[in-house]
Amino acid sequence: MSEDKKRKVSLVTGATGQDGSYLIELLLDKGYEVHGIIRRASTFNTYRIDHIFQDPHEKNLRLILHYGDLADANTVRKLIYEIEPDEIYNLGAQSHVRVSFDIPEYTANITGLGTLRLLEAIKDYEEHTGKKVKFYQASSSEMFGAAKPPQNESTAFQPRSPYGVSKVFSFYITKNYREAYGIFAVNGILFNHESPRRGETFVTRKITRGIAKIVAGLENKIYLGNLEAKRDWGYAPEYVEAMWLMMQQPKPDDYVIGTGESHSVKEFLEEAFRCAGVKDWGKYVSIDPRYYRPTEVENLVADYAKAREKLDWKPKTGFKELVKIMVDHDMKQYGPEANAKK
Ligand code: NAP
Ligand code: F7E
Repeated sequence: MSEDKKRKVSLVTGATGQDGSYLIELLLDKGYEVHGIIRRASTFNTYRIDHIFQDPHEKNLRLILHYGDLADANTVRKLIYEIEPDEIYNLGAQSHVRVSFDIPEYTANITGLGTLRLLEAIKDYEEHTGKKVKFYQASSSEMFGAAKPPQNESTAFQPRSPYGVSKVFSFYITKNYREAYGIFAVNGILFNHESPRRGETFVTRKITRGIAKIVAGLENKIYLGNLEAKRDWGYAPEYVEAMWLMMQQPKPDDYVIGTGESHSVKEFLEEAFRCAGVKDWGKYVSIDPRYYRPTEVENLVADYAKAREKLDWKPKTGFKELVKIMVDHDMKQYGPEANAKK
């Protein structure tokens, strides 16, 4: 339990993910005591938070990691009673859309039912202790699926994957627990957001990492699927700020977060190769149908007017700048300097 009673306490699921790592940095900066749930793995899976890791033997710890899993309701419940958080951010998920077609049941269990497990534990905790906990659900633009762009909070969901369907379940169960039990529960409907910490199998990072390896002479091709799909890509550190802002509002609500601009995968490819100074990109890219999805989401464009008005949030990093940040990072990872260090 917290030594300083005035310090706000947060619990973050998905602490080892892209967003988890940026959100934990933000919460630590704001003076929170942060508890992160991590999965036990046979290899180290904490590389995104190693730079902020605190040895458990230190005094006045502000980042505390706990083993847990969204499949395991007992542990989740026990942690909430033990930690007594003011705010819970549910970022944990099987978050890969293509993979959700291969493991649909697992995706529904973690990305869908995992949210219900947390909400049930919060309901129980609030009833038994009389304390209140705020809850953030990482909802996704994938819920809009086939809906015509631009998409906002009033757009009807038309999900196109087991991942999207699982997130729709989580969206509505979060709204239902807010309405039925008065839990401060919010949905952040975030459009794609990327960074140098993006998982290596999502298309943006696959491209920037692939180009860096080609430039370094380690590989000679990037194999991709549908290049025509369009996404609204923003910069992840700015999106975790929006999550926190939603949790500081007087009333819980749902908000769309994005940039309002969409670009095709092909445009991302072209811009990334340009940033790396490589011409004739076509000879380095091949299409492999294994990366096609049985049902695709063609075009996502955020109408984030509500967030701009109510949260005073707007994106700062544009498309070209985002691509450059990611290319520059990966070029350093695989460039001559990195090789010399190795
Ligand atoms: P990510 O990098 O894939 O991170 C997912 C996190 O969930 C990881 O920490 C992962 O742990 C954890 N996790 C996976 N299965 C779990 C389980 N069974 N129990 C507990 N934790 C589990 O995803 P992200 O990009 O940071 O996204 C964060 C959240 O926002 C996710 O819910 C995602 O679906 C959602 N979202 C993302 C975007 C986006 O563009 N990034 C947009 C909208 C919504 P390991 O490290 O051990 O795998
Ligand atoms: O695909 C196309 C693919 O996997 C983007 C997750 O964070 O954002 C993410 O989901 C597009 C799709 O992201 C490859 O078909 C082409 O049209 O990078 P992605 P996603 O599916 O949009 C949402 C908002 C989330 O919530 C999710 O958690 O790129 N594409 N070729 C490819 N995609 C991948 N992964 N790999 C390819 O080779």
